[in-house]
Amino acid sequence: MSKVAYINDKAYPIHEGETMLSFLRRHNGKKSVPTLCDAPNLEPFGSCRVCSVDVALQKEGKTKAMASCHSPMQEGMYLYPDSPNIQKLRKNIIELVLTDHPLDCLTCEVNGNCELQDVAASVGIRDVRYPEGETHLHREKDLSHPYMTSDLSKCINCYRCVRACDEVQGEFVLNMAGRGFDSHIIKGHDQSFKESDCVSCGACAQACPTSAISDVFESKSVAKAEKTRTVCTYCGVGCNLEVSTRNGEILSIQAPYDAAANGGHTCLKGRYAFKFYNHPDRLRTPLIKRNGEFEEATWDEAYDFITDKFKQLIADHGPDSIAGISSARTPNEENYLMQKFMRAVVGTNNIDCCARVCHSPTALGMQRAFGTGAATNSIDDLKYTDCILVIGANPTDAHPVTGAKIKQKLMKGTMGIVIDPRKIELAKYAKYHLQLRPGTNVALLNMMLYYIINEDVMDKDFVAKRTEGFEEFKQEILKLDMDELAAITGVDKDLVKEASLAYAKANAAMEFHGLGVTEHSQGTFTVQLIADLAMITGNIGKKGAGMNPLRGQNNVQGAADMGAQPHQGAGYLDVTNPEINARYNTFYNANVPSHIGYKIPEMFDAAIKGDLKALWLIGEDVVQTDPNTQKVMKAMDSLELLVVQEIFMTETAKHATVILPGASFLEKNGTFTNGERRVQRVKKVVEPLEGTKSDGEIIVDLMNRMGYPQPPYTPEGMLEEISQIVPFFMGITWDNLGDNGLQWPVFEGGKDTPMLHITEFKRGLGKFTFQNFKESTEVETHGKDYPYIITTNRELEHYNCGTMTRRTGNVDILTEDVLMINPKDAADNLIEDGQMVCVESPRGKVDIKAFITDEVKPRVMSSTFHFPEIMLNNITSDVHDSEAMCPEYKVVMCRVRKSKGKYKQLV
Ligand SMILES: Nc1nc2c(c(=O)[nH]1)N[C@H]1C(S)=C(S)[C@@H](COP(=O)(O)OP(=O)(O)OC[C@H]3O[C@@H](n4cnc5c(=O)[nH]c(N)nc54)[C@H](O)[C@@H]3O)O[C@H]1N2
Ligand SMILES: Nc1nc2c(c(=O)[nH]1)N[C@H]1C(S)=C(S)[C@@H](COP(=O)(O)OP(=O)(O)OC[C@H]3O[C@@H](n4cnc5c(=O)[nH]c(N)nc54)[C@H](O)[C@@H]3O)O[C@H]1N2
Ligand SMILES: [Mo]
Repeated sequence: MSKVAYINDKAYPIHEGETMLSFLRRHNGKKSVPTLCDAPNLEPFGSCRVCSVDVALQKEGKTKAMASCHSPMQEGMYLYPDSPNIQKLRKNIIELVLTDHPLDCLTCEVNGNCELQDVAASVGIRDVRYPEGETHLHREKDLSHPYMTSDLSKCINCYRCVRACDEVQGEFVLNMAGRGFDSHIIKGHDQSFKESDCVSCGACAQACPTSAISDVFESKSVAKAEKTRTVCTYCGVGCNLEVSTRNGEILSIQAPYDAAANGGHTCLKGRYAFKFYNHPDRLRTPLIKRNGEFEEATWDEAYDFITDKFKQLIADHGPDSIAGISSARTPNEENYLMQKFMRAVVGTNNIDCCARVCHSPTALGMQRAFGTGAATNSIDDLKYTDCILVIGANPTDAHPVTGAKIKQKLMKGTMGIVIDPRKIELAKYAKYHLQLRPGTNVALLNMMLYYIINEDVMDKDFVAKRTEGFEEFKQEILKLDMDELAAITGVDKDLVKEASLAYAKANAAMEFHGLGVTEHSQGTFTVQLIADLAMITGNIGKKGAGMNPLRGQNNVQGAADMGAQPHQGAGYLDVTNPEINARYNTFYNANVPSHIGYKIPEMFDAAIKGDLKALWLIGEDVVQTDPNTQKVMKAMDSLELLVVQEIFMTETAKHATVILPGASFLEKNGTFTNGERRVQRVKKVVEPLEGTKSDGEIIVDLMNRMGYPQPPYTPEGMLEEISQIVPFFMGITWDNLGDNGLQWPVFEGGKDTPMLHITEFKRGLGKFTFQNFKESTEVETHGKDYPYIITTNRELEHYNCGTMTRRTGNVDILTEDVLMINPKDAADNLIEDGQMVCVESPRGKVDIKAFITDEVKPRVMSSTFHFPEIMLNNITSDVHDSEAMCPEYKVVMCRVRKSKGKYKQLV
């Protein structure tokens, strides 16, 4: 018999460890108990007492009013949630709150969407006594911030904003100052939002039950708005968004509390940076370049222009003279169609996507070690881990919702190890920060593996039962000289040893990595060594552990899953295998060749050489974001036809022959797959802007005009087709994805997979591989003349090429790329903070503002690549990962000097 307790003398089962509030709401409905200081994603607080209920320990026993939100249930209790005593108490509390609240509901921005108003109504308050004596109504509004505003005359001191800032984001910007009647919310050292350290995540605005802190956009009351649930377009966390619209206009975005990926939280990009969608700069008509100038064209003209040229090139030079780059910003269905166009319609495997310049080494390295190139566990596993290793990733800027979760864990004492050349935010909370020289991951990981073997702290059982290749691996590792490797990495060997033992001894250690691992000449090898580290300590196939690449773009996982890569088709099947090739050909009713196509860097080389004649590029700004800008521009200008399908006129689009105006994520249906393999529904929030079409519709149009019969685009229809060819999508339908999606592989009937490799690896046994450190040719060739290393990082406010975030209020918060430089290097070169400097590499130079900081060590500098005015990739190199061809963005040899340079203002 399950345990029971009583509500108004009727018995109901209780759950282990639940509060009275959750018990009451579970049985009597969500609205059955009013609350003010409580919120679904915050710890119970018990301050407002509006949630009080009468409680007796036995039938007809003496009752006592208790705050239900933080009181635990006990077996056999008797709860009376609406007794006359409680009704009076609640009414008194709310009346007191209201006497110090402006009575301006009718003109208040959140009228109709105010929790305080709802609670007052629910306890039967219609009119309130006018405030008497001293009030807080004189408090000034804070209008400093592009997205959030505060009007503390409306504050009811419920602490929800303070707690959201602490418990959800972990920023500790908001505080309660003063005592008693004088107590009031402050930001930072009593600053405005803009001046404070606020990261603009908006968790406080979402938490506020009045409009004491609110979104600026909310001013048009979202009460009668339509709500659509969709998925964010920015990073691979895959936050769910609830978008409010009225008359086809987006009013505001909130984070659904029940979202598996982000439970009530987003960063400022997801919540606020959406105004690009109807920005005047959006492309609204096809353009064809004639005599060096873009001219407006109809869709028919643009389609004819493209298909005539494609047909002519196929006839004259064969299908391999054409290539496609698909966009990881667009849904699975559109990526699937784009690779199908290249393979089935053109007849080439020349198809790639931004995974090439991002996590291609992750996919390859993990495939080699485990058989599957994707995250092994779910982000939710953070709840169960007791050691977090973050290597070459900076999630508080690049994956902020996951970053905040990791930060919360570290602040609460979970063991943290950060391996990064910069003092990233998480390094402040981690027990160990191994601040290595950029480009030396292999040396550092080999040190960790050495100490784990040498100190005999490995998981022998796991290694024996689940892996192969260990003995050879061990022999190689034990030959290494720790002093030599310590000198290479620049990290003290005892510190590495301590950190290694901490990782190995943890019950469950969870690994996260990013581009500091992949964007190197030894990127794939580094990934394989991380897999070695996870296997040697038995951290695979269990909760709170695993190897978890923080995938970059919102749908980069999906773009590769769907086959937007030249060596594997939809579902990662090997295109060179004759049986698989035949299967694709039968399925597509086509004649796809069985040789591997061009990877992105090979496309550029082939274009310059004259072998590649046409490129169709969807949503990727290669001129700004691929390395060695001058070379990329040369490649673009060598093509006979460059089709750019975009939402804005990017640096790349300027080189196009034809521009096709696509629709943004807010204007279309489909699915995105996040970094934990979660396939989630993207839903059309507004109609495509006049003159634009969704990317899927454009591809289907072009397929049909090339003579290939493809039915009109619907997400349901596309998913049905995909589920027939991609094995791990077999059980996915548009309907069974529901609100929180499913994690692939999804089996028939819809069962999904939150964790991979539980009892065996995809490839059977996990494979150990030894790799020795090799200095990058960039360092060897240019190190003498260019003594500094510049690496790249990302900033929270801006996203990659910045076309979208630079067209939102985010530019008011962060205006430019800067160069992080250590005080010593600055002094050596007579550089002062804020001065313009010239950074020169063997490829070119950039003028950029110096920001002097000890976030970087001497001889190491770092910057971002979000602003075309700077164009950082003018200096990055052609060196690539030896295996997956991911560019080595993170190790660029350079010189630095003061410059008179100003920004090149772009026209
Ligand atoms: N705000 C924001 N978020 C984004 C993006 C954005 O542009 N802006 N882009 C999205 C995309 S596409 C991606 S791929 C992800 C990327 O997210 P991350 O992988 O976090 O990317 P980065 O910040 O470029 O690099 C991560 C870290 O690698 C470190 N690093 C550099 N060299 C080395 C090295 O040799 N070894 C080690 N161990 N570390 C090194 C850098 O100092 C940096 O802190 O972010 C996504 N999210
Ligand atoms: N120096 C340096 N350079 C780097 C990196 C680095 O660490 N350092 N990181 C690299 C990495 S990891 C990546 S992923 C790349 C990212 O580089 P890009 O892929 O070029 O960057 P995004 O800004 O994501 O740009 C995608 C483009 O898609 C467009 N877009 C957005 N949504 C849609 C849509 O629905 N339809 C269409 N048609 N277009 C759309 C946007 O306007 C934008 O121009 O940058 C790389 N470049
Ligand atoms: Mo990326």
